[in-house]
Amino acid sequence: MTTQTRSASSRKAPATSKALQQKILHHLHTTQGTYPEKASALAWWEATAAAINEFVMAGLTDTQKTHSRYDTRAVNYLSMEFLMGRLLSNNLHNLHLFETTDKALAALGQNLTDILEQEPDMALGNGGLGRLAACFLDSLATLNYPAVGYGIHYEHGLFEQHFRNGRQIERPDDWREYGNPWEVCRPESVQQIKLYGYVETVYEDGRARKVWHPGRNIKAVPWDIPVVGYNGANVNILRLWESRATDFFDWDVFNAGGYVDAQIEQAEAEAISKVLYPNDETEAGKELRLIQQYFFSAASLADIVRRYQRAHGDDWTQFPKLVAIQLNDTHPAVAIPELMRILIDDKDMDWNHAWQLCHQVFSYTNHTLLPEALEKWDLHLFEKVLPRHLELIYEINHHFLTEEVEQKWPGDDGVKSRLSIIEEGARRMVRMGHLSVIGSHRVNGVAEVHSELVKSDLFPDFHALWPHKLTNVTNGITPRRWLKACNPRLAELIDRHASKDWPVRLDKLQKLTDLADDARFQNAFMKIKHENKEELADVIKALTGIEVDPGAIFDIQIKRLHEYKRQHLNLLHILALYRRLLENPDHDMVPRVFIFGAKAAPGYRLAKDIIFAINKVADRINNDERVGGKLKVVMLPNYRVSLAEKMIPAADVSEQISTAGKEASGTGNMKLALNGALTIGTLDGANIEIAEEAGEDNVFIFGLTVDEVKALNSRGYNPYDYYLNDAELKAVVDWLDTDYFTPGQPGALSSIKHSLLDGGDPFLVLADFRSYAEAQLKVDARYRDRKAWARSAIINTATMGKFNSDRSIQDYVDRIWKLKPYPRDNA
Ligand code: 6GP
Repeated sequence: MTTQTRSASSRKAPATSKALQQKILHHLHTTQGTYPEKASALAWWEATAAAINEFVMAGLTDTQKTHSRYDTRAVNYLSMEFLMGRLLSNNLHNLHLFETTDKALAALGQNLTDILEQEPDMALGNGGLGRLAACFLDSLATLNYPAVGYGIHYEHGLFEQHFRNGRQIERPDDWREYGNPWEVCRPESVQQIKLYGYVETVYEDGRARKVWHPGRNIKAVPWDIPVVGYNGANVNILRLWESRATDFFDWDVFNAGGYVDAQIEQAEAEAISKVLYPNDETEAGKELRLIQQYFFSAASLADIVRRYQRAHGDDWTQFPKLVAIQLNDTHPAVAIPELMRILIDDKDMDWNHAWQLCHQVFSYTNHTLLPEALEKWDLHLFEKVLPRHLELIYEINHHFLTEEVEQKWPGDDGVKSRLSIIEEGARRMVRMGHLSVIGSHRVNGVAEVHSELVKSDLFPDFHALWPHKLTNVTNGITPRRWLKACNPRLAELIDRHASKDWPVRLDKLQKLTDLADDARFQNAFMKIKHENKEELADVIKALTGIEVDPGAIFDIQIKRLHEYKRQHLNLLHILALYRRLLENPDHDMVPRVFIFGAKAAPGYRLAKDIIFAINKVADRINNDERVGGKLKVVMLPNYRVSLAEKMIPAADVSEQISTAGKEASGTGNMKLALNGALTIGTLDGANIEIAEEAGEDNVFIFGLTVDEVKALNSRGYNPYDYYLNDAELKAVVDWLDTDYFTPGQPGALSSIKHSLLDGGDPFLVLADFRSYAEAQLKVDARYRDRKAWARSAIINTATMGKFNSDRSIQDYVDRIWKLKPYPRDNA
């Protein structure tokens, strides 16, 4: 068996366009029950998906057979979020069927691009963490590693964002209202999940045994989404659990007259997988959220154990050899006591044996240092929902504190209370981060600087206790979706100038650096950028009515709205430019279009105020003749994966301006640089590694470093020091207090000013303002030198090889999962 991924060129499309045309027609008739003259665009999309699914399902079957024939070790990736986006275009690319399908549909009088637009995004995630999980699934399948993604089959993914008078309003996302052609329900693998109730100790043969009498039973129904590797390599499974009432409808209660009660039970059960919590990087702390976490962790573990026992019965020796479980942040951390519960209570294993297995199987990725995201559960809530698990956590904690901590630091109560899973205080809390570290054999951060901060600031005592446990795996992105599929023109140019297997060997783009000074290549590269900008200009016009000039610099900030990501720093700088133009209409600047995409958590007031402010400033500037077309501001509504795919290829400038130490890694930074955008950014997260790869000349670094941020904070940061000493900064901050941007409503934007001054400016926006504005001048100057700009853009594309998610996955495999690749038989 080869362990290599086949090279791109050795793969041919598995069907001709004629054959595909027949398949699509066949499905239009027999699956959709319609015919070409009558079919809607949606029906064409469904029929096309059904035709492609024939190849997908064949690959899935062969892959699953291969895995079971070789009894493969697999990683089980547990994540509350998978932000998959659209699947048709991705599957077509990965199967090398894109051109063939394009032709087949054209022959049927249809346009593939329009048909692709029919597909709703699978938005089962908030942002970085969920999109990373999706890129990882793509890479795992591409590299032929056995893997299963486990998550929740949310009925409603991340809300749809609309603007009303500039304010964000949320509408439910109905991604599967009319069904979804990719998913397969697997009733044969349904699981029963217990909740609430009490624990009884029973004595049998002189031994105490714990019996959990649940107060509720919920059914977990699995839906499988095939994940197609590039080159049609393996097809892995993303298994998403849907919650249902156990007795779907309680006829006894119903017949006894309890109509409402019977339905309430059903509604409560279904509520579990009803909706994705829309909070990015904030802990929700709500009972339903804990139940969601347990629900999908328990269903996944039951599934993992079932699959294992099918091959190995009660022989547990192979379990840690065949099973790796990755916890995507702490959200699935309850899987640790759940596995203990299964082994001890259900399988009758002794504590030490169970813990030994558990510990070998789990590993945990930390995705943020923000204190508000570090999950803690109120102990009483935890006990109410999961009484048996709390007991097990106490026991895990007891073993840990008395055996490991006491040995290393005898008699040190301070360190014990810092390391305890239970936080003492007015309200006792269960610390899920601690549980995850203690229960895992490896813990990783997601970029070099972040992993260092995990060691030094977040878990220093754990690091002292287990110096080899904490490690780094720098994030990555799949070049298939984020270059080949979303930027076909650039992909084609690269095909002609670099080795054709770049979609799997992204490091081979390095060859393009030789062409960075080649005038013809520069022109070709910049022409493509311009065409992509023209396309985005059309999208902007269609979505907002705003006309933008593709000749201007397209400066893009796309990511969730958060104070730490500092969209308001960008906004203050826009106000400064506007002010300069008003003061001097001849002010010399390259025309610039600032483009934002961002959703705010519905309960995050200031984030929503910042969106409102961007929209209001945009209204005013875009309609002000005096700026002479030099400045435009656009906030695109409903930012999501499929919109990112249109924005990223068109970016000249990538805004990565978080407060140093706050952005764990970032992955949008990688996507934008790969598509030839120049980063303006702080030395934070993966920006540092991007600058290392591209060279500091090809990025615009500004602002305080992690150490400077720490030093300033410990000296005592006073935002007034900056506000009062920088006239331009003061003027733009004060502008927010007027009604200039919100006529008749003075103070409508004041909350931002307030947070920056009296609120203490927790993310040091004012401290970094001047340095940011200066870096922006350098951006302007570089852009005027078209050759220099083209050179930097090309070098950015050429040097992003490191950020291939295949490399991240290989790092996980080498450092943590220890998997072997298994290309499928019959491939
Ligand atoms: C994010 C981090 O903020 C981002 O920097 C990183 O690139 C991404 O994870 C993937 O690692 N964190 C989250 O989205 C989150 O919810 C709990 O963390």
